[in-house]
Amino acid sequence: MKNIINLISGKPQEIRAVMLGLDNSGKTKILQQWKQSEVVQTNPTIGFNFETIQTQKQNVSIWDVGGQIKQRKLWSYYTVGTNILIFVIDSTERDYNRVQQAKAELLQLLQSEALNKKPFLILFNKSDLPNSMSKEEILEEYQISLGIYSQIMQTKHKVNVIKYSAMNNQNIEQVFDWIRSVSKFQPQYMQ
Ligand SMILES: Nc1nc2c(ncn2[C@@H]2O[C@H](COP(=O)(O)OP(=O)(O)OP(=O)(O)O)[C@@H](O)[C@H]2O)c(=O)[nH]1
Ligand SMILES: [Mg+2]
Repeated sequence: MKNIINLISGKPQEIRAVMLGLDNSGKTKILQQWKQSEVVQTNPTIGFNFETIQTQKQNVSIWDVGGQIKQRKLWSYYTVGTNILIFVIDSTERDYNRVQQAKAELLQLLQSEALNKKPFLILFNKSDLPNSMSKEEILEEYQISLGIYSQIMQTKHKVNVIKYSAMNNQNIEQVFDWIRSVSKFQPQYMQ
């Protein structure tokens, strides 16, 4: 209701996003860049980082949760009540086991009750690096056009895939345009 009033009155909408993904995928770096905070060397996150990004029309609160194996067990606590899920993948990661882990975690999130019908943004980070996968490679490697996509269709998530770089903010406009587009006329996503 508050967000409908905000839409009418022109006040910024309040949006909650959770950013998940395997360790070392670049979540904390992305958050630092979005917040335009002093860029410091990141350390593996134990627990979470939290920032609010203020745009003209939206205040986006973002939880960046640690992605190490032990930390992943806690992800479900953060997904309750979120409006948007941002899943970060290291596009330079070609190790079979790591790719399988990322796919399995993503699928589990797509199937989770708390995230039912919530918009998903999949960011393929580190695209500034020469060994990063092309979009075609990514779609094939992660079977987004096949396995995951069929899951997506069944669970009716709104999903977008964007190649990204926390180093140079490549495609940052696309990211915030997408956040705006999924939340603008869908106050049912908001509480
Ligand atoms: N070249 C390049 N390096 C990046 C990019 N994003 C992150 N990194 C580097 O990747 C490493 C891991 O980044 P983090 O942001 O700490 O990764 P994380 O996903 O938060 O990891 P956890 O907290 O353990 O879950 C750091 O050395 C970053 O500087 C990127 O887009 N390009
Ligand atoms: Mg981190």
